[in-house]
Amino acid sequence: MKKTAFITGATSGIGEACARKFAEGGYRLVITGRNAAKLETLKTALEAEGTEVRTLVFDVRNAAAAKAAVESLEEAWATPDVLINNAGLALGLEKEYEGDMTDWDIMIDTNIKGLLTMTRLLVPRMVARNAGHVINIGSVAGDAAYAGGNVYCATKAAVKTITDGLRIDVAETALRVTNIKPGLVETNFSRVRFHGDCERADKVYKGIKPLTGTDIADVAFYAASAPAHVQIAEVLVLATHQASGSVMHRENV
Ligand code: NDP
Ligand code: 8X3
Repeated sequence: MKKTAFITGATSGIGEACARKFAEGGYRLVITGRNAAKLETLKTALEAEGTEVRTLVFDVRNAAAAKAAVESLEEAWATPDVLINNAGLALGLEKEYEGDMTDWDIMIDTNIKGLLTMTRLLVPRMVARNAGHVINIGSVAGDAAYAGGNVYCATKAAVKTITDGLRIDVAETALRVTNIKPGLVETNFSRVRFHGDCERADKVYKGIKPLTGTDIADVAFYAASAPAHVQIAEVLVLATHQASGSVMHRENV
């Protein structure tokens, strides 16, 4: 039987690229997100290339909906070989003392609590089978705060700690746990961060060649494909002209 990859936030960017990469690599997929139409379009495209796909439409902030969605899967699909906790976002780039408290709630509920919910729902099944790989999408933003990053950076620092904690808690099993920490990746991320202001979003990638979702999917696939005794614990992936969350070289800007 084919291996199953379960990917949250597969409607866009890194999650969608992971879906394509793992499909190409011979996995069957459970793809999840909030946008049913986008999930259906991706499913149709992947199925046309011979990949079996299940879609689950839910918001990772809604634990009851997440639980019902996981429970709706046929038994053969409910224990992933690879769980990619990718759904997440940044909102705003204001100073901490001027930030929007609703944006803070959304980031914390999605990036931290949503990831924990999916882990809590799916990892017990992986532990019972004594097989599986959890890949969390953290960020360079979790390594150190940058100007205006405050709460978003804190959520990604939490992803690092939560990932490390899980790795400790499954150390006696065959499970592997990976934190991938991308730098600048050109996706919908900045458009979402700036509440749809595309001009401001485009400036984030001006004068620097950013990473693509595919670059990150390649790293995830590499980690998942390593021999069973090799655990890629953490990977920081930066664009060549990016040195840290706040240091980058831009041409002609
Ligand atoms: P995108 O905005 O392109 O994709 C984000 C995905 O997450 C979308 O599928 C989105 O779905 C989904 N999502 C957001 N909120 C929820 C929610 N509440 N419930 C379910 N799905 C949700 O951004 P990226 O691909 O760049 O982001 C993916 C991950 O990578 C995030 O965790 C982000 O923090 C992280 N990351 C991104 C970097 C970058 O520079 N782009 C760098 C480092 C890390 P919907 O369409 O429904 O909103
Ligand atoms: C996304 C990368 O540097 O914009 O996590 O925060 S950054």
